[in-house]
Amino acid sequence: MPAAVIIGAQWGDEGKGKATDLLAGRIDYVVKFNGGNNAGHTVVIGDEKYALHLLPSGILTDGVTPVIANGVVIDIEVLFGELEALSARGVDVSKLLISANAHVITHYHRTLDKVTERFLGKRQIGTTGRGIGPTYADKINRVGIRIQDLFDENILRQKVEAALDQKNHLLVKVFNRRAITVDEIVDDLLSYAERLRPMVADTALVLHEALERGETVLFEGGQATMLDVDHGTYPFVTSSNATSGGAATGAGIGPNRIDRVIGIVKAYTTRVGAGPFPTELFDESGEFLRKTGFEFGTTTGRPRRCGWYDAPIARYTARINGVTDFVMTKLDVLTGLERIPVCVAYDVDGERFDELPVSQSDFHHATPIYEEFPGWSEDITGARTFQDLPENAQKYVLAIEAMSGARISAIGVGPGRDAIVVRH
Ligand code: 2SA
Ligand code: GDP
Ligand code: MG
Repeated sequence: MPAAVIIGAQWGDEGKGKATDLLAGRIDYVVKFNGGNNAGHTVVIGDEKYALHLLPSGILTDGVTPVIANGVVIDIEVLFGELEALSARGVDVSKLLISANAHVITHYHRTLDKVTERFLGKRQIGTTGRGIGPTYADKINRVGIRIQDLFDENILRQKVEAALDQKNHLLVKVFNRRAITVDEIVDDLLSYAERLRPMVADTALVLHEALERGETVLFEGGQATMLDVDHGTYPFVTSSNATSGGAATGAGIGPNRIDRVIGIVKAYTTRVGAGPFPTELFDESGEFLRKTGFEFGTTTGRPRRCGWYDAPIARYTARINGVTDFVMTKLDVLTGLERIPVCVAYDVDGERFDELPVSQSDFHHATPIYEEFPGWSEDITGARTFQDLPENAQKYVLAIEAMSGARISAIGVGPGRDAIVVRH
């Protein structure tokens, strides 16, 4: 397995952090290729719980080189905060490499993210408020600040000037905020430059050389397919490519390097933020999933919206990403339910859709067509082989596998690092 990608197969928080951590023992490099500190990955090792945002989850494994690649947007204060917190808990963070081409989240990006959301009112996206969208917008508008700009004060000043030109107009005239000065931004960014310098590298070259040597690289996607800016439920998405193709552009490797695409799915579905979600539950079943699955945002603490498993979404994700294997997490959360509905298709104004409708408006009022499966009451957290699972749990997994477009290679049965059933 020279290069593999882990991606979220639903709307995020599927347990990608745990899956990365699990594979990291056999990996030389773990690479974050999209997003920023909007991500929240929880990894439980023994009694210790780690919440990672900007750093790749592989940083928790000895011997792994963690890489923040060009496709990531970096809030430098958050970066150092996270590094210090991990160091204080004894994690070796000295190997971290950061791309010189990654873009920087500044104070004005965070401000713009928050005021834009407030301005949108009822139409807001429900962003994490971390400045992600405005930073990617600047990248595409060619007025972004890159990590390498921090090492040339002249260039940095010119770029910040260009960026602030338009933004101050917007902040003052439209949003009624104070203007941000070039000096405050430049001084803040320069204050980190020397601490950053030893970590900055041509990460695309580093990864190329590693792959040429036959070393293994794991690309860790942030957010998820249904939040991808091209393939998700636009505009209720994040601003990056969270799908497997994003690993090639976001890290500067050829797509032919990737030979395994691992999609992480929950045994049910959750979503944070606004946007369509056909299987969402508003009754006590939703409350059961939220409570039992502890479905609250790792970054913002927001309660996650909860619903049943959606097979058309899994099939869509399998296609868009070229999923070779699914890892299904949180099967244990369903224990105790008498019957478990699974969405097999949608009804849109009387018409049956077996796959996702092309039109976003149709998807907004798609209602799920369910098939029900019998539940189980036995505790499954100690299961380590497929045969250890109760018959009905096995049937549930096999039925979902048949509908989801790729094999289910592993099944999460608890939050701990070892609480997993590996099938393939
Ligand atoms: P943004 O901030 O611009 O990326 O927000 C745009 C949409 O993307 C969603 N989004 C997420 N959804 C699930 N999990 C995310 N990370 C955190 C976590 C979320 C949290 O792991 O729990 O703590 O709230 C994440 N990041 C972005 C977001 O909800 C918007 O719908
Ligand atoms: P990520 O953003 O995809 O990395 O996922 P998060 O860390 O935001 O959310 C997933 C949550 O589920 C975390 O709290 C994990 O510890 C937890 N988790 C992962 N796998 C399992 C599992 O199989 N069972 C249970 N009960 N919890 C799990
Ligand atoms: Mg998360």
